[in-house]
Amino acid sequence: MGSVLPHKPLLLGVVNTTPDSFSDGGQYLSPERAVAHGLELLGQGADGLDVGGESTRPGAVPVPASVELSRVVPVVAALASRAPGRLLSIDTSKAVVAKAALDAGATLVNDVTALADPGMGPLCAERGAQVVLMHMRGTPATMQQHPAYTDVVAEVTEWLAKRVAVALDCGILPEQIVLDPGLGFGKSYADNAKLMAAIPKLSALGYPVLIGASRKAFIGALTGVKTPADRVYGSIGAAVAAALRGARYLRVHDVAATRQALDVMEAIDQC
Ligand code: HH2
Repeated sequence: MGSVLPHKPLLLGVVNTTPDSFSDGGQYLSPERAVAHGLELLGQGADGLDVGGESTRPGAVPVPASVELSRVVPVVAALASRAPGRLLSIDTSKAVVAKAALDAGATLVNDVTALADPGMGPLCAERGAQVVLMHMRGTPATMQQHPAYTDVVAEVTEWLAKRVAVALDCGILPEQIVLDPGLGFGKSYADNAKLMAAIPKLSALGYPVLIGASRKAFIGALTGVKTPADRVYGSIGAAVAAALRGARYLRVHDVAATRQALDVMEAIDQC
């Protein structure tokens, strides 16, 4: 039948150095544990890591830059020196944190606010860093209060196109840009499924698409699994569905399981 897989997606393993992340908060709060976890994920087949020091779960309260810096910078620096050449992403919406992480060896800025901090665009442009522009409706504190769209796919696509224009205006090059519909960030459960089905439409904007479906509440809603860490099988289903629709990056917590699923899918696709 030939290949149906548009691209071989890159797996980004999540390293949360937070006390309050929705599925693994508090597990990797000490830098040593976070670094060990990151190295373990790379050993399990992650292509890169996404290090975050501020939870963006629904209802999360922002943390000061000083706290975020003290959580992420030692972890990024240690991972950059112990896993040189690997894709290392910093999950932050603060330019000051992104700058310190880039100095410490990160190469990609994962900004869930898509350059809301006025310093972020110029920083990414100047440093030539890859940047993820993610769609969010509202803020983590408010985003799940009755999110409503007339046409979620059209509205998210249009919003991302506007943020691309802002990024290009800052001097960010097209090849630095990655787009993300922001599953769970101001979306109903049905909206998340529609956005995943619409990955080809998002990709038609001309930029690689990142999908972060791992362990999220909509997977719980579709499967009836209440505990986020138990949503591994549903998360694998989402990762495979996203890959088949052309996602270029998959941000996942359960690297070993997802790697196994993708390896089998990719092998079949080669026949
Ligand atoms: N989801 C989370 C965090 N960062 N970044 C992008 N680009 N896309 C996502 O879907 C995304 C993201 C939420 O997951 P997690 O980091 O595990 O939880 P928390 O925000 O509670 O730390």
